Amino acid sequence: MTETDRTNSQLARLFEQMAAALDLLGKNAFRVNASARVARVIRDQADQIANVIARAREEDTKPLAVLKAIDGIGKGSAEKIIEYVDTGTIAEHTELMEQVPAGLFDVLEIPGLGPKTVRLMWEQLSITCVADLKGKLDSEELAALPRMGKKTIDNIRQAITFAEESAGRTPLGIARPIALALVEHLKSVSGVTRAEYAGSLRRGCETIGDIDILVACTDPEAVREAFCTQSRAVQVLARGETKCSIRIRFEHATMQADLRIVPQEAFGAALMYFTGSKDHNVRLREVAIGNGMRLNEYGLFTTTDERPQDAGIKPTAAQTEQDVFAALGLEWIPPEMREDRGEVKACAEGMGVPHLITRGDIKAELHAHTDASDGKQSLEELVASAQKRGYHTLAVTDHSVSSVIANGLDPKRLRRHIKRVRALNEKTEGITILAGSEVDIHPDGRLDYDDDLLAELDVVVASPHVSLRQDRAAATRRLLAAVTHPRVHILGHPTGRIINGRAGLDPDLNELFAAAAEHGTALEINSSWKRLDLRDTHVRAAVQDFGCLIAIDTDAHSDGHFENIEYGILTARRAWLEPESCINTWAAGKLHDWLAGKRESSRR
Ligand code: DGT
Ligand code: CA
Ligand code: CA
Ligand code: ZN
Repeated sequence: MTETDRTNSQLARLFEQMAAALDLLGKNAFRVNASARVARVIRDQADQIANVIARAREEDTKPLAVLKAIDGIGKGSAEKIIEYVDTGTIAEHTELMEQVPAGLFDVLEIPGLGPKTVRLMWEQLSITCVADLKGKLDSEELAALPRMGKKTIDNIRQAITFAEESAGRTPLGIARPIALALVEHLKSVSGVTRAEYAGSLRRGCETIGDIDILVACTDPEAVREAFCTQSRAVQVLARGETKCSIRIRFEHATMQADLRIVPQEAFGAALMYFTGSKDHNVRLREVAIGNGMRLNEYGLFTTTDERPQDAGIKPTAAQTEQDVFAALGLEWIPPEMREDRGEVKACAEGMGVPHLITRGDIKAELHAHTDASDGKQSLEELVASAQKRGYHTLAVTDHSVSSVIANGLDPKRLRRHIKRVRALNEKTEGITILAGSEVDIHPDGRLDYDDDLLAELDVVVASPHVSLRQDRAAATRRLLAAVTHPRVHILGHPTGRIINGRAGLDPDLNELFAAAAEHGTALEINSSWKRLDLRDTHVRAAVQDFGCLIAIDTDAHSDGHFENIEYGILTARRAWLEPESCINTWAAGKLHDWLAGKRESSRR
């Protein structure tokens, strides 16, 4: 891996930390805002700033002048950026970090806690980390702080519990690109014949505990060396003959990666074993025992003895997963299904493995934003992104008026936007561009536009964005109002949860799914890896128990976001979703009829 260490995202992170530290230290708002703004500007740059500076120097222009020309970057910030690119640190950042206890930044991350409150906690109650705060949740001194009502304290308590539950697990969207790069790196080592990632990552779980990689090779020492010295490694935890463990860094955190070197002739058995899940493996071993056989990471053996490989017995199947499943009398089960959720039984009873959805099945993007609201792309660029993926349909769904931070469209702007979309559709070949909206669902269930305006749209995605801590009854009423609304096609990110961030709404799903099925409203799998909402288990219940339709969309705000479809598909596969139940896989005619049909029926 050759990427520079000094990336825009690391640089932006330093400015974010400076902004937070200045805020916690009670410095003036102007400095706080300037640092926060620089962080945003850096994140929005298409080019790596380190490269921009290097190019400027090659061309004999002053990097300072080049940086200052970027909107939002002043002289002081430009100097700090150059300092970072040249030295890897910013002196002011280091000084600020010495003045603020590191644990306070974690306290600041708790939803609902702002810098003013955290500073008071620090100054008056000597709270310097989440553990301190947890210890004082029931204290009178905490309750005595300004604006610290019972409800706020309850929210803090919930947020701490939530953070503890997700501790140490990395979102799929961060771990997967790292693992893919690591596998590519290992494949380039001489003597490597196979390299694959296994574990929860191969199963497509929404968060990853650690990365598991299997390699078959002829030169183990070269592989161990390549693994332990690769550029992301910050610590070697173990370096054994067949197993190495390292800690790798990403952004501002680290995670563990395990390497196992396995024999080429048993690669399939090892891949099955280390893909798991543990509970799935237990079921498979029961099947083996039932057949008078033994299954382990070395293969499937026609004996029930423990560790038959130690007695020199050769396995009857081991080379590929297909061999092993077949010798067990089973069809190959896709990794995403290996969760002990009935897959082994379903397969053994001859019901057959479902025909799971694949990326090639996706033909339409029905939830995407342009720069009319908070997207990065112009309408034309968004269309090009959809065409590049070979889609037959794109729905342009910018935010509605209440989403003020997202620059939501008021009715007048929306009507103009619809006209522009229709006009572009007229002159664009090979793709149907639909005029849509992502309409906010108000806390009481009302939608953000009136029915007449909604009726002018080809696609209505209704999503909750605020008040995501409502009680269950209110959340159920709110979402039911949206799915039963005659002009709503898709319920967008239904719970509003953020992985490792917030729990989101907790509606009565049985009621919600029954209503969605009855009214023919599709439920979204939002493919953003921060959301994956609905989640796998919910989707499976919605489809299998209620016959709901599912939409898999990316909620794209940039071209790169279109690639998040991979995460939505992994989630769908974990839900055993087949293409028929997913509206994005339908042929253009069928999809357009369905969309239009909802509008017709709403006019009756
Ligand atoms: P994670 O890392 O927490 O996201 O989840 P996994 O599933 O990747 O778990 P991990 O990394 O502990 O182990 C990878 C796979 O290896 C696991 O899914 C099944 C297999 N495995 C590991 N240890 C055991 C074990 O003690 N018994 C069994 N049956 N399988 C194991
Ligand atoms: Ca793992
Ligand atoms: Ca592991
Ligand atoms: Zn959206």
